[in-house]
Amino acid sequence: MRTKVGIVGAGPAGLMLSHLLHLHGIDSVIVEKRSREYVEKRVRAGVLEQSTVDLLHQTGCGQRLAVDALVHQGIELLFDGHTHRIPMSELTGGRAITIYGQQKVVHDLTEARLAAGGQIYFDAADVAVSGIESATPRITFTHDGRTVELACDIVAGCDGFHGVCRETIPPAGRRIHEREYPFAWLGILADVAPSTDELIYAHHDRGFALHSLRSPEISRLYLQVEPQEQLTNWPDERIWDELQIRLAHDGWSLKQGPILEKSITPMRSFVCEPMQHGRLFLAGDAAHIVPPTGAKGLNLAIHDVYVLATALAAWYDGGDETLLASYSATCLRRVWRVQHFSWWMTSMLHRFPDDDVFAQRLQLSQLEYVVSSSAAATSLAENYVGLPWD
Ligand code: RFL
Ligand code: PHB
Repeated sequence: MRTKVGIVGAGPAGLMLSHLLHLHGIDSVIVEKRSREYVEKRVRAGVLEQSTVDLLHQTGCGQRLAVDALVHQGIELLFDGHTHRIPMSELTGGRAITIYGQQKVVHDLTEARLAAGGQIYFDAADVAVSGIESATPRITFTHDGRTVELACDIVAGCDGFHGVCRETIPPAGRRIHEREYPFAWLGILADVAPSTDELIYAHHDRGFALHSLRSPEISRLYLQVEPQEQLTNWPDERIWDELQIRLAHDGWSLKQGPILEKSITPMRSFVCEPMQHGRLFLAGDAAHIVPPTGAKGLNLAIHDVYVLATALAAWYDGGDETLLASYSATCLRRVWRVQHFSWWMTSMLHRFPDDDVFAQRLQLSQLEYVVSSSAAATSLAENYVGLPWD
């Protein structure tokens, strides 16, 4: 089999890349190791930046988004028992964030690809990439019991942090930059109306907590926990008790309901530089991970593939390699900005095991500054809603 662009992974990056290439008239095939059902049920991100939303609309994938999504113009920071609102839209010339679950983005993009005749191999086993230093890289995999070899001009590694593509770059061809944090997030999805109109990011002596949501009926909440924590230590009642303590503030109460899903996510910052080797281009979590405190991972993945699709269109359309050659550098500029913002939000809001009173006072001072200085609040707001794309 042959295609122009072979894409490994049907997450937001792989699906959006395939969709954008199709709009440029460029063939692609997606190879995904999980089932369609699994990919569409995986609970993850919920906050979309303005530019991500704009791209979904501009490329014809915004019908359900227009109906179901919730637009938020501010967030709340809770510390010392009081909430303080950051009026993001006011501070950023009207930009906002949109609450729309990642599963819905994945579902909408999958539908768009399949409706346009796009080819996605779900349940592909033994996926391997070879020949990335040649002009004919290949993706091989097993599907329905037969071995498939897909010859491509380009391979896009959109297979997430645990994928196989990044490892095909020879060690001398990549530099890894990494930070692990001494905590994880326990996240729940709960069948209860959110107790807040806007997201609440809470700094607390017992650790960070976040109240987010998915719809007017479904809440999404997170707790900072130990890095090696097991879900078995967290029966539903303990989760709600801890959320009640960390999110408590005057005149407010947290509504509880049945927990539909729970999971624990380790926190890390990770960058692979460069994001390209020969004919292999990495995009999204395959190339970089940010701690979720800034709500950026999915948005960064969408930015990467927008840059890649534009570069591939210029290349196929007349052989201009300039944009492809600068793909990695263009993406990494944004990646490092977002890395800094995500690290900064994480550092300001979490409890670190070796924190002394001095470190806690510094965090509180930073929080007070952010909510009282319009310069500092604007800096948070413009990064949170997403700096404009180049
Ligand atoms: P994905 O979504 O991991 O997709 C990769 C796909 O590749 C498949 N795959 C393979 N396929 C074939 N062969 C192999 N060998 C393969 N290995 C893997 C996988 O099955 C999968 O389908 O990566 P992508 O597309 O780069 O998208 C990145 C985002 O998923 C991620 O950055 C976000 O979820 C991060 N994130 C958030 N991002 C935001 O922008 N806003 C948020 O509010 C936000 N909240 C979050 C988050 C991530 C979280 N967790 C669970 C990590 C909250 C949480 C709790
Ligand atoms: C979410 O709704 O899942 C969410 C919101 C904000 C974050 C991370 C995750 O910073």
